[in-house]
Amino acid sequence: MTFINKEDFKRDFKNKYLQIHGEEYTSGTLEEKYVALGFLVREYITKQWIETKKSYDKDKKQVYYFSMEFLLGKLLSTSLINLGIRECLKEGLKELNIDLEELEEVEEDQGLGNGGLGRLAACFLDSMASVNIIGNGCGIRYKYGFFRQKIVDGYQVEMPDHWLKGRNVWEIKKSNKGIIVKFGGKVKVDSDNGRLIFTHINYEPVLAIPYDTPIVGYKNGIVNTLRLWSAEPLNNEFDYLAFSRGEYLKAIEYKNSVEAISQVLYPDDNYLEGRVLRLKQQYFFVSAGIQSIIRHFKKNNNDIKELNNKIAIHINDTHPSLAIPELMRILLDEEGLSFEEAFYITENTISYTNHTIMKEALEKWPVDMFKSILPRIYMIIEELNERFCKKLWDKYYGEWDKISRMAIISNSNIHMAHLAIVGSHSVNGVAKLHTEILKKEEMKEFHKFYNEKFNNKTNGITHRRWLMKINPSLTRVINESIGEEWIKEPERLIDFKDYVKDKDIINSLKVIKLKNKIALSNFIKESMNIDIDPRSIFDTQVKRIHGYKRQLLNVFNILDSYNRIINGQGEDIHPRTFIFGGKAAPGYLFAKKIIKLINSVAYVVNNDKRVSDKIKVVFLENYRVSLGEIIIPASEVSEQISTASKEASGTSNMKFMMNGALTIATLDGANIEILDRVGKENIITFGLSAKEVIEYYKTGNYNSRDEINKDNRIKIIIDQLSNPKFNKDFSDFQVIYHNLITANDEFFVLKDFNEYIKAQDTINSLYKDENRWNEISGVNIASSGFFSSDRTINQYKEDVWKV
Ligand code: 26W
Repeated sequence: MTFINKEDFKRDFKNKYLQIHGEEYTSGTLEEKYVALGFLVREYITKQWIETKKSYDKDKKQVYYFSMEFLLGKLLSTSLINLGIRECLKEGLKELNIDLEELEEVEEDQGLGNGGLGRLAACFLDSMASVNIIGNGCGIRYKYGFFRQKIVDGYQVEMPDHWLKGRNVWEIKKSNKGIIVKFGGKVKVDSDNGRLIFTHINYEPVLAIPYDTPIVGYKNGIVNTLRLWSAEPLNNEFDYLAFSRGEYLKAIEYKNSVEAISQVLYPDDNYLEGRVLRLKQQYFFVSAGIQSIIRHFKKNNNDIKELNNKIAIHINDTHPSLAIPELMRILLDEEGLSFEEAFYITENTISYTNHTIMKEALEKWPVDMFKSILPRIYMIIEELNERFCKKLWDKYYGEWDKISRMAIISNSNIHMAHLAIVGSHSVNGVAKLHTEILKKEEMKEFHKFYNEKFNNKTNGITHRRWLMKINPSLTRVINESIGEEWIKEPERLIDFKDYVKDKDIINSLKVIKLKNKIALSNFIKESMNIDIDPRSIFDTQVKRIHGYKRQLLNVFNILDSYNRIINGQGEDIHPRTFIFGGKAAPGYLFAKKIIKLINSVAYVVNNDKRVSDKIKVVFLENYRVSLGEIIIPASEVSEQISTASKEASGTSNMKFMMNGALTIATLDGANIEILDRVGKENIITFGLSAKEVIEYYKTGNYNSRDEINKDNRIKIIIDQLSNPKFNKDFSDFQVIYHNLITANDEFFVLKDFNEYIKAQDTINSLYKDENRWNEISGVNIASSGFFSSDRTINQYKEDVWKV
């Protein structure tokens, strides 16, 4: 069914190379070959892209996924897989003496996201295209993505991620589709026959230029669009006048302030720094996106009141929540609708996902700052707030405190989550537990008021990247046993469960894992010059470094193992390699110290002959999508050990499971649903429940000192934090010490320590029976189909977007 054969491809490739580089391909560098191949593949894609656009049924609803982050990683190999031509091209290139995998390596990661939320958006794009939804992404084309992390002397150092320095073969700049976004200025109010007319004057115009990237569906001919906006100065009289009046500096200032908007991704995860520039970024892409949707809509429709039947706009957390007042603004000021009409359409067009209950992450903007940057948008939010408060007043007459807790504007701040709930018809959490916590705790008053808006959509990951691409050998074994139907219907992976007791399958799983472990060992040897034993247990925690994710608990287990081995009590400890990766927000001191601590422990452990045949610790720098793709298929233990209630879902847990790792987990986020699917014999859980954690926060009944006094192992480890062997600079880990003791261990590391160690011991004993271990591994793989983002997207499609 494919549209290209090997011979045609070879001809196309040679021509493309010649056309771009003006030379024969034989003399070129890998980069040059990659660029030629990339442009050629994009050309193949473009044919289907145009077809997809032509085939858009005017009556069919379209989805727009608005997100501040899209963490795509590399696109070449997944696009080839989805086009169904990877094998053909691989062979063709081989005949030209080119290794496709080497070219795939050359591509820069597109790292326009921080972590889970951004990667989820990328998986969703892949799934929307693959399940035949016309679903487009809308975001910002940051010139600099998430910073590159270097580890120097054990510390994290941030470097700019200049991902566009080479050529981005995927994007197409659409210069003729620019849109003006207005900042600052004043709103002039006139009355026309009793109707108020709002005119935005003296504003600073910013030109938003779209760059489109094709998103290829899996073997279905569909190509959707990710549209990212770049901010440019508008070269109109404004600018020209500034020059001609000799106001040279003003003109340059204008240019700089505009370009700053899409300059850099904020490296914050679960922590809001209320910067003006971030607010500008949010309005910038939301306004450009909504304006372009309306422009497009009006080409095919003449009744704006049909908007919510033809368009669904989804907002990925509150970061794009200004979509609500921006859509209102257009409907009111440009389309002339009444407030009621505009609100009805807006509420029924927009849906919202919440991704975190961390208080520090809840977005709020000071009214004064907001008003001066977005004066008209502020007026609309004020009106929304007033009307909403009136409704509250009707229902909760006299309950002032409740009303002010729920208001959109209170204490001189605009609360974006409240705006998002009021202005959308659907509010969802990202795993069962998370949604329950939203309904019963965090958003309980809103849930009472708007019961029908709340729903759950458990996250997912695309199995095309996170299994087929990164683990081709495992994919082959699955295909050989259950056929290929599971690729289009991932929940059918469960059929693989019938095979997990089969000796040959168990053996294949062993062989594949070992092969992947050897590949990772080689990578570690090359990049860090550390020797690790591929026969040891590969135990991995890769994710953002954050207090609540408790990398510290993992380190405490390592130190405890170290102490046991040194005291001659380590016979039961199976050789293990502890692998870490992840970035800390540049301003998050505690998280940075955790990185330093991991590296200090690694240094001590890896250089101590007494333990060297038992444990190794590796911190891999610059964790990113493409590094995850090497680490995950090689891992056997997946560390999902967040303080219960804090991790909304987690998605790396799903990736590890799909590649056959065993999960050691707290009962948090999607871990609970993994447990539901694999059964308690096939996952190892421990620790406080979410209920217990929440109860402790309410009662204040926890005292971390009690835990230290109760348990000598903890005492010893805490002393080691200030031991010069681990800590050349005495003050280095004071922040950690302070967090555990003075700040009363807010993430219950010490409370869960004992159970965690026991859980780790269970792993040691389980691993002794290789067959049993691999059978469990097989059950995990077979049960992972539910966590395909195809399932998640189909649920959004049915329940939320109604496509
Ligand atoms: C305003 C600063 C800021 C930046 C990013 C606040 C919050 C965020 C994100 C919502 C953080 C995030 O990525 N959350 C993660 O979302 C994933 C996808 O739903 C979940 O799997 C993770 O559990 C959640 O931490």
